[in-house]
Amino acid sequence: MKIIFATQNKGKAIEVKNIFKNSKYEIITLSDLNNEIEIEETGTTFIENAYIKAKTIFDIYQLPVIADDSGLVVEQLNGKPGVYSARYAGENCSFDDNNKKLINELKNFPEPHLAHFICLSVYIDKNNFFHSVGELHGKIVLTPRGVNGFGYDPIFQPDGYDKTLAELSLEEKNKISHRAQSFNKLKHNIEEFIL
Ligand code: ITT
Repeated sequence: MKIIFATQNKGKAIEVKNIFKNSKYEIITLSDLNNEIEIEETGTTFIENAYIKAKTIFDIYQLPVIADDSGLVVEQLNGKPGVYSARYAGENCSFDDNNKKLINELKNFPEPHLAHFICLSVYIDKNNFFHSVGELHGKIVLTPRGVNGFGYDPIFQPDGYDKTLAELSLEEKNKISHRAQSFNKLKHNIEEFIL
């Protein structure tokens, strides 16, 4: 069974394809479909935005769709960047721009800079809607380390680790990440309820 993953984020696509790799589902991304649509994330919550992405793509293809909206919640910044994590340093900014902005904002606060990632994933088809949440807790480090992953991975060190997420392999990140937790639960629901 084919499921479209409504994302333009290549890092997310690699992680989620890996999570579904031994299942009976084939995950197809927008890039596999040569679809460069930029979906406007007009919601103010993770679930609204995840639903907007999934529904927009479902309306185009009429096939089962998964999507996620995710972000980084930093305690000393009262929860910022939160739902605005992708565009924290402005529209069309790079991951590096976001990391620099965050480091700059945190450098005057005392350590530890506690933070957590949230991933809200959704599945929709013509009869069903499921959603699931995953969280990963840790701290922000002010000197980036590692080249793997994407986004804030070089400056996020999970609790219990002395490496950043960008120093972990794909398999290691997928054992603990907010996205892996969220999509593993979603996959379980899909397997249980969808033929
Ligand atoms: P799509 O909407 O096309 O899926 P996006 O990157 O815009 O891609 P989001 O709106 O969900 O996705 O924004 C999530 C942002 O949060 C992402 O761009 C990163 O900056 C950050 N983020 C989320 N999960 C992350 C992870 O596992 N590692 C590092 N940064 C992450």
